[in-house]
Amino acid sequence: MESEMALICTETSDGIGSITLNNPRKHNALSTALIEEICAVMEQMRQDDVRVVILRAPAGAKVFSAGHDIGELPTNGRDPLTYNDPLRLLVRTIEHFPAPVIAMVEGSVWGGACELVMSCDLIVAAEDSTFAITPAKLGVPYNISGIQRFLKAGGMTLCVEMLFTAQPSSARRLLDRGIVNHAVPRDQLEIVTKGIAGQIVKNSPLVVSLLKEELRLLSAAHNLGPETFERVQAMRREIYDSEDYQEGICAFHEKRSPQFRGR
Ligand code: YXS
Repeated sequence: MESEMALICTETSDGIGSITLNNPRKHNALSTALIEEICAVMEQMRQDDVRVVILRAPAGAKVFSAGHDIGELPTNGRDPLTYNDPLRLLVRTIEHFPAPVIAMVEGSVWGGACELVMSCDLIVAAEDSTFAITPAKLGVPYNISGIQRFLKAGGMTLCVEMLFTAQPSSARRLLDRGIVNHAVPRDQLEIVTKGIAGQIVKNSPLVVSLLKEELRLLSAAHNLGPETFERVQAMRREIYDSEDYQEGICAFHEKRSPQFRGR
């Protein structure tokens, strides 16, 4: 069964649900509207007892997703990445979905879209796809749970380099670090992904669902103490109240390189 919403396309067959990001005009930027469509269709797939979800871009996409919709980042002194930010809701929806979600990646992945992909249970990527985590480039004070997810997925060494440089890393490098499950030629991407999904669908959905929740609970990093959390939040507030934060967003809209002054 196929259906077309404004910004995504969905299909469900043989227990496998497929969600295709489909807003090419903005390179699948993770706008509130796009995220709301994904969450709505995942709720329907949950009710339909879908056993695996594949999250993808259209075949041949140059950009898997350009990350947060920069036009939706607040510039009035509000925290740009709060607990109720749409991307945070989507990441939690994926983590709590009662079946595996596989990210099938081709093209370039930017910013918050890297966190989206890394919140999925498996990642099958075209070997020529790239991943760039970009808060430093845009002057955005990334939030704690997002940094924790990057750390859990990639480890400190790779995270430090990806976060400090904001430069793209290859799927091959992420495969070597165990972040990506498979890096394959683009023309094998769908068959490899569907093959894994087919293997999972054959297994007990109750046990697979239990295993997913057990793995999530057991892998959850230790929680921060209240004082540490408040100190980091105070640090983040200084940044999203800073001129650099305004400069990062302004430079993007003006299609020029940002001139960060560290204030
Ligand atoms: O100017 P028009 O109206 O034609 O629209 C352009 C872009 O403005 C728009 N667009 C976006 N709009 C909102 N949010 C975005 N993230 C975004 N990215 C692109 O799409 C239209 C076509 O883009 P254009 O002309 O640049 O296409 P291109 O083929 O030359 O370049 C494709 C990209 C993806 C390399 C380029 O669009 C780009 O660098 N986009 C920004 C990628 C990025 O830095 N994303 C991080 C977003 S902020 C985020 O995720 C977190 C808050 S954080 O930074 O903390 O991780």
